[in-house]
Amino acid sequence: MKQQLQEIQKQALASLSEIRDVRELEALKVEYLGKKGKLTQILKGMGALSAEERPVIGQMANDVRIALEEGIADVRARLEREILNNKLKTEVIDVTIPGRTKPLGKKHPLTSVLDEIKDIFIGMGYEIAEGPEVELDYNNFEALNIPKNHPARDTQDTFYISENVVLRTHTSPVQIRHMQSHNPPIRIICPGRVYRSDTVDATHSPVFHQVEGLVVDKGVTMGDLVGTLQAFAKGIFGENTRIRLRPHHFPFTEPSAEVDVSCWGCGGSGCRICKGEGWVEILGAGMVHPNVLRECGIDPDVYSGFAFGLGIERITMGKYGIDDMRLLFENDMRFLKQF
Ligand code: 2NM
Repeated sequence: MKQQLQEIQKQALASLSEIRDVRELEALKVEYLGKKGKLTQILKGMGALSAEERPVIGQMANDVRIALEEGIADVRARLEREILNNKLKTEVIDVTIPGRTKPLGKKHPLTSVLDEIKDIFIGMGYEIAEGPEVELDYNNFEALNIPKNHPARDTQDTFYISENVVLRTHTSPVQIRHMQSHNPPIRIICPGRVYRSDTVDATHSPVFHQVEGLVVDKGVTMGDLVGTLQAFAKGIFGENTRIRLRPHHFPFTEPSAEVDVSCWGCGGSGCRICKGEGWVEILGAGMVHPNVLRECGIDPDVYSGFAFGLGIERITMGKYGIDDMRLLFENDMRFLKQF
C-alpha cells in the first residue's frame, strides 16, 4: 500500500508538470482526488489493514493528498498567470492611435438665417408664434381684409384644398390666431413654410419660408416700425446698413410700404447685386389695418399695431450670393458643405 501511495504521488506530480490548461487540470484532480479517484480508492482499502498499520498508512495517504493539492494549486496559479500574460500581450490598446473623426453636420443656410432673424427679434423682446400650414380661408384671407374677389386669392396663386381650406400663402394667419387668443401688448414673429402655386425657377418655389412680425399696443406708430426694421437690417446685413420705405398697398395694412436695404454688395453706389440701384427690396410692412384689428377683437380706437413680412429664401440668397433658389431645396452636399 505504501508503495502504491508513493507510485500515485509520483505519477500525479509527473502528469501535473505536463498540464496545458485548466480543463486538463480539472480532469487530473478528478482522476486522483475525485470520489472514484485513485487516492480515494486506496483509502477505501484501509479497512483491511491492521491496527498498527492503519495510522501509518493514514498519515501517509494524508501527506500524499496534501502534496497533490499543493501541486494542483501551484499549476492553477501558473495557468492563471499565463492567461493573464497572454491577455496583456494580445489586448494591448495603443492610446496614441488618432481617433476616427465623424463628419460634422451643420446648419442649412436657411436655418442659419432664420436663427439669426429669431435672435435679433428675441433680443428686442419678441416671442415666436407658430401655426398650421393647412388653414381656413377665413384666417388666410377673410380676417386679413382680403375679400372674396381680391386678386391675391386667385386660384393661380393659392393651393385650395376645399372651398374653405387652403395651404397658407403667408404666415399672417398665425398672427390672426394670436390676436384672437391674446390681449395686447403683442410682440411676435411667425416663421414658417408657406405655399404659392408658382412654377419652379431661379427665383420661385411653390414652397418657401417667411417670417412675419406683429406688434400691437397702445400708441404704436410708424416711427416704431421704422426703428424696428432699421435695427433688424443692421443686425442682418451689418451696422452700416440703411433702410428706405416706398409707399405700397397691402389689403391688411394702412399705410403700407415696401422696404429696401442699402445694398450689402456696394453700400449704395450700385453694383450687380442691386442692379445698379444701390438698394435691394427685402420686406413688406405697414400699420395693421383697423378692419384686421377689429376682426380679431382688438379695438382700433384704443390700440394700433405694425406688421411686416419677409421671405427667408430671398434674404439667404442675398447674404450668401446664391443665384438660384433651387440650390436651397436640392440638398446637394457639394452645395451645403460650403456654408
Ligand atoms: C407683409 C407686409 C405687411 C402682415 C400683416 C399682418 C397682420 F396679421 F397683422 F395683419 N401680418 N403680416 C404683413 C404686413 C405682412 O408681408 C409682406
